Amino acid sequence: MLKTAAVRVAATVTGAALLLCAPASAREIIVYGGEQVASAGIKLYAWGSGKASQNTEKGVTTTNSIEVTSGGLYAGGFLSFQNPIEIAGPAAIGRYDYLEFVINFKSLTRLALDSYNKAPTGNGEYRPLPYDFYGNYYDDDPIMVPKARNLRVVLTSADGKSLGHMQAIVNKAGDEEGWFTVAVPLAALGLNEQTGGFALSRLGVSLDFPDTFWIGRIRVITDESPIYVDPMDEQTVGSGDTLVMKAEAEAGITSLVYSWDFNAADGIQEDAVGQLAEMMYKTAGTFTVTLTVRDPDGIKKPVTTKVKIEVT
Ligand SMILES: [Ca+2]
Repeated sequence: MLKTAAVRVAATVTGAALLLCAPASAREIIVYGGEQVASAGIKLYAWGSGKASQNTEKGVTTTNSIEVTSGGLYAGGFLSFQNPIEIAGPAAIGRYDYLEFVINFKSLTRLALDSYNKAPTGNGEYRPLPYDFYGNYYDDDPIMVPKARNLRVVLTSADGKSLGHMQAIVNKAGDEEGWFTVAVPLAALGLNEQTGGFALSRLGVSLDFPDTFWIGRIRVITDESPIYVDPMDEQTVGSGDTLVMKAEAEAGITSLVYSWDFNAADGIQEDAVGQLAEMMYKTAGTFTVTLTVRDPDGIKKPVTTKVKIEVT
């Protein structure tokens, strides 16, 4: 069985450069800048059966980070701010403001198919692909991604308001030292210029996978960079062969969702989700693959790209 990866156009900016050179920002509010927490007026404590503590060896711009052990969505750590931080002042907040976390995860895995990928057989049937090439996807430069797929954040304000969001973790490589950006749009938390500000006094963090992680930095930052998707190369495959395609897209610090349709002739559906998609055509012909890339919270404009697949 042929297993082939779509040829990629070299990205113009590397993931690491994007991660560390933040996009031009209209404003920046440091929530945690890599200080020793005591000197920053931050108290750490457990959320449920989780743990939170100061780490003094691992950091982004310093050697400090906040070490959190999460046992799932209801077990992690809390950061309590002695001086509440205004993160959503009505005069300054914008649609593209994010609460950005820079995180190192203990548990990584090779990028593989999302578990719910399915591929059409060409007879209108959909074949589930439960990781059938999990770990076999080869690449000169394998992409390591966190095993956790979502960061849960719960924010409490000085006047007792509570907001929460589950944020899809950026599904791409971190920098050389394993720091990943996870950016929660303030708009996804329900904060905008009409909501009248939010003085952050407590921040809870947990993951959807039991793991230990290190938070090197937390800030509010503006990121207006649009979604950019690399064009895909046309491919020729034999009928019954397995074709693996890989999407390459960037959108600053924003998490992305990849949606695939394998045959435009019967309309655009969601045949697969994920940066990698596997497909198989049982009949010869020309098929159009449509890739739509969007951010999970619908803040930025989605981008669609199409490519022809010749099946012989
Ligand atoms: Ca279709």
